[in-house]
Amino acid sequence: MDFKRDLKQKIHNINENLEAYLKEVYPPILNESMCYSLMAGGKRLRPLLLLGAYEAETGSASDITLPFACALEMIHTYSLIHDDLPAMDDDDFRRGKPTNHKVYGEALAILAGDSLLNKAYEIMTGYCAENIEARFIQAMKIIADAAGAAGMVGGQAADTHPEKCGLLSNEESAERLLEYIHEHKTGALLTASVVAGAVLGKASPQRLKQYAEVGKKLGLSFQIKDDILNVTGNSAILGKPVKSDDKNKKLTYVSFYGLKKAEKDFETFSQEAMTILQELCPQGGFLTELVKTMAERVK
Ligand code: GRG
Repeated sequence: MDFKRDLKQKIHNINENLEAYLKEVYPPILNESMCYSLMAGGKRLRPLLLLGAYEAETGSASDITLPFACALEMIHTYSLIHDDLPAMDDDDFRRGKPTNHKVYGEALAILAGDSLLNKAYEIMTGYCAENIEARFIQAMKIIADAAGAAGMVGGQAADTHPEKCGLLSNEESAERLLEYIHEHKTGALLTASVVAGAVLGKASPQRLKQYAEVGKKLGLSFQIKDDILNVTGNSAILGKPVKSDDKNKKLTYVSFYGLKKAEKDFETFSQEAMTILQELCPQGGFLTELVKTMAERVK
């Protein structure tokens, strides 16, 4: 397998489908604002994880994965647009470009996020309505649960209002809160990407549990790496400012545990994800290579 070529081809395919899904969006200014962020050069990790897990189960690629993969990217992009707003992280740069609200204003940025989120469900429900199979509805439910209050939105609310979570009374509670934020804000959608891909690929219940574990470890290591890069990264490579967590006085893995432990735990969680993945796919494959590159990422 030529991983780099396969990766390029998959990203190309995802991008083509994303563009096609937005073609009909009206009014034009809303369309422009949605496309601005959606096509700004994101790494497409969530769709790629879904495609990878599907292939790990079935041994080949299939177009049935694309509606779910694209929906994931739209949900992810909406979350970034809203996360960058002045009411949340108040960031000026994302994916190497001015943030959506800096270009289109806050009202349109909110609406672009809203319509990307909604579009994700229009795509998935539209596909399920035309192709009635339990696995499609299950994949959609996994994604919906991970995006909502029980997942990403809940994690974000805990991140923006840690003092309102009733958990911060002692050190152990702060640790639990940090874990909750990581698992929900970032981990839920990454886990859903892997598990939904495996569900589409008709994985057994036992294997689904293992995929969920891979997703969980991956989510934790991904967020820890994000916290590390926020301190040690290069803003030109990252495409967004560094040290913003410090500026916003964020409870992060690095601010709580220090850089040394964060780096050690990042290695541990990445290795644990790889170990389970090796059990699932002893022959390796796209998903294994993708997870390896995620561990090595510098942006
Ligand atoms: C606004 C409901 C709501 C949720 C926001 C995802 C999120 C929740 C906030 C983003 C904060 C953040 C930077 C978290 C770190 C992990 C993360 C999601 C990084 C960005 O994802 P990548 O690296 O980005 O996959 P690209 O741009 O490559 O898609």
